[in-house]
This record gives sequence, C-alpha cells and structure tokens, in this order.
Amino acid sequence: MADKTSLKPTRRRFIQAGVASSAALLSSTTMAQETTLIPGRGPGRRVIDTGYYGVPSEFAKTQRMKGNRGPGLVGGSLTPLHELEGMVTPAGLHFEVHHSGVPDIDPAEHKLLVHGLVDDAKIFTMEDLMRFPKVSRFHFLECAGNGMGEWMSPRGQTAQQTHGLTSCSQWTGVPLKVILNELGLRGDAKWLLAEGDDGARMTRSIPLWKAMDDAILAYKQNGEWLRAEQGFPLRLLVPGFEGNMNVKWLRRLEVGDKPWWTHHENTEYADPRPDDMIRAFSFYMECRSVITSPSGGMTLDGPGYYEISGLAWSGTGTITKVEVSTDNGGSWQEAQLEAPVLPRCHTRFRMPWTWDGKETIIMSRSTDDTGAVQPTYEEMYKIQGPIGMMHNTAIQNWKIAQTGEITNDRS
Ligand SMILES: Nc1nc2c(c(=O)[nH]1)N[C@H]1C(S)=C(S)[C@@H](COP(=O)(O)O)O[C@H]1N2
Ligand SMILES: [Mo]
Repeated sequence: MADKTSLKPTRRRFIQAGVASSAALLSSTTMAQETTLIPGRGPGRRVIDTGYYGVPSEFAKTQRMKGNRGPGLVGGSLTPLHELEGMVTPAGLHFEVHHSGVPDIDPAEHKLLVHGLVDDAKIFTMEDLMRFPKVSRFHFLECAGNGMGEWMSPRGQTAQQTHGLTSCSQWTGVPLKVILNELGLRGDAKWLLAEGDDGARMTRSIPLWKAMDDAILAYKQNGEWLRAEQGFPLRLLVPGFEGNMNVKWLRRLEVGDKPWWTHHENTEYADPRPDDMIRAFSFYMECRSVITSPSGGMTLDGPGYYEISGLAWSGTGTITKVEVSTDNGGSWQEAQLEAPVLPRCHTRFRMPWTWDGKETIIMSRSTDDTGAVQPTYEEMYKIQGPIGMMHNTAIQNWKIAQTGEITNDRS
C-alpha cells in the first residue's frame, strides 16, 4: 500500500500548479515565500466516514429558529431568509407550522380516502398514487401568520423573524384534478374537505375550482421525499393559498357542495376587517417582498458598494416588478428580477447600490401580473384594519444607522 504521505502534493507541485489565483494579489518574491509555507492537506473524508446522506459543512451554521408561538405542540420554526440565496429553500431549512407536533408515518401504511360527491369513492395507497402522471412545480408556501408580530409595531430583528414563515420548494406529485376526474365528480360538487393525519387533524375546506386548477397531491420536495415536517408521506399543495390550507399528512378528501366551517375556519384563520366584518376564506397570500440583504441584524462595513437583494412573491400570480427605495420611500428604482420568474413562486431580485454612509431607510415594493402592488402599513390598515394578525403584506423598512447597523424601524 502506498504511504499516505506520498499523496500529499509536494512543494514542487505547489510551485508549479498552485496559487494561480492568489498570484495576482502577491508580489513575486512574497509569493515564492508563501507557497513554500502552504502545507498539503492530505486525503479528505470518505463517504463511508460521514454517512451516505450529506450534511452541511461543520462551518456552515445556517439554521432555522424557533417560531413565534414557541416550542410547544402548536408552533414550529422560521426559515433564515437573510442567510439564503436564490429562490429555493433547502428542505432542512423550510419553515414549519404544526398544530400538534410532527407525526411519524410509515408510507407503506398510509392511505388516502377520497369520497363524498364522486361517482366512485376510493382508498389509495402511496403506491397507487405514485403510479399516476406527476408534475414538478416550484411554489412558495407561506403561513397566513407570517409577520403577525409586526402588525402594530416593528418587533423582529432579522428577516428570519419578520418574514421567516415563507419558503419555496420544487414539489412533485399527482395533480389533484387527475384523481378527481378518475373518480368522477358529481354535478353538485363545489367544495373539497382536506384532512390531515396528525393529532390536530387539521381540516380545511378548499373550493373545487382551485382543486381542479393547480392543486397537487405532493410526495416529493426538491427531488427527495417530503420531510416529516412538511407532511411525509403526502401533503396537499394549493399553490398561492394560505399555508394552513396546504394540509400535511393528508389522509382524507371529501367532495361536498358547501364549505364545512371547520374549527380552524371559525377561529384562527378567519380575519377581522376594519368594518367589523370577518373575512372567512382569505385563500390567497398576496403580493409581498422583503430585502434579505442587507437586512436587520447585519452591519454595513462603511460606505461603498453593496448589492441589495431580496425575495418577492405573490399567491395571485407572477411577480412583474420590484422597486427598491434607499431614501425612505422618497424615490424608487426598479430592481432586476433573476430568472426563473414563476407564478406563485419566490422571485429573487437584485439591485446594485452605493451607500454614502448617511443614515437612511431601505425598502422594497413588489407588483404582480394582476396589477396588485404591495402596500405600506398605512395602506394595509385601510384595507385590513389595524388590529389584524394574519395576511400582513406591508412594505418592510430596514433602517441603516451611520454606524452601518441595520434595524427594523418604520419611523
Ligand atoms: N395536518 C396538518 N397540516 C397542516 C398544519 C398542521 O398543523 N397539521 N399546519 C398548517 C399551517 S398553519 C401551515 S402554515 C403549513 C406549514 O407547512 P410547513 O410546516 O410544511 O411549512 O402547513 C399547514 N398544514
Ligand atoms: Mo400557518
């Protein structure tokens, strides 16, 4: 067997092949001295040393954090939007909201009953479902309560705390309409009840037009099996609709002619309006955006060039424009949207910026292809009332102090 050390690059090899990129930064004499000092690294870890499922580097500390509702059974975690790039959320960082913790379900045992106003009621196993034609689509998923702590005054320090209840994945599964057409819908069918197999037995009424449009019975997320936290082995995905309608651990679908007015439809997810009315079925998560970098909790390292970047999304359509203001809303500039720009999907925007070192407030404002424009808090209060909690879509301000420190501030 070859001596391990013989695999290490020799000093000679380093001088010949190495450090081409750092060469430009060093004078030729220091370069020669430096290269003789760089030791070879030797062989690295092997796959059998670390396990066959990859994990982030021990130096990469990006993590979810406990959600606003605490660590109990009702609660979950927030996506670290301020530390992520692009538009896809890694499965291990997808936010979570559970009403009774995460059940562990064996897919071999799991079944989906579809019944009610259909010609043939049927029980599907996971194997049955996976034989149907499938689709893979990128969609965001956002909890109706994303940013609920921000309604009255700024509270979260980072974009994770203010906006971390939205994530985006590529979801794979059977289009729901394929299954419903297979069973045959009766003429009076108008609504669909979706029920989860968790302790909370989350149930929500979904309008049939949405079920027959782009809803998916999803079992894969970013190519691999759904995570238990995201509803393994099966979840309903209703793209662009509020998070709680995307029932996880899906075990039953009932077709009916009217909504069921379930517990959650009469409590948490009914939204008060300024005229004292209650909006029961909000459905859509509307047009919204947030600057993720630079953002709350970060510090700018003196005046100079920075890239302003963030995410925009809309449950009603496709993002067509994101404007950025770096002078507290005084003037706006259009940011670049980075491809792919997809319907009901996170869209990454970027804008170059040179900070002059003076105190200022930066913010973003999104527009979608229905013409919806993200409102200010004042504008949102007029539509939704000042005491709402769900469906906060307002423009997020980040205040940059002269020291470069960034805080969540609306003044
Ligand atoms: N069965 C079941 N489905 C559920 C929930 C739940 O507690 N039980 N929570 C809902 C809520 S409130 C949200 S916001 C989304 C969150 O999905 P995620 O945890 O995959 O991010 O799932 C929804 N589906
Ligand atoms: Mo939610």
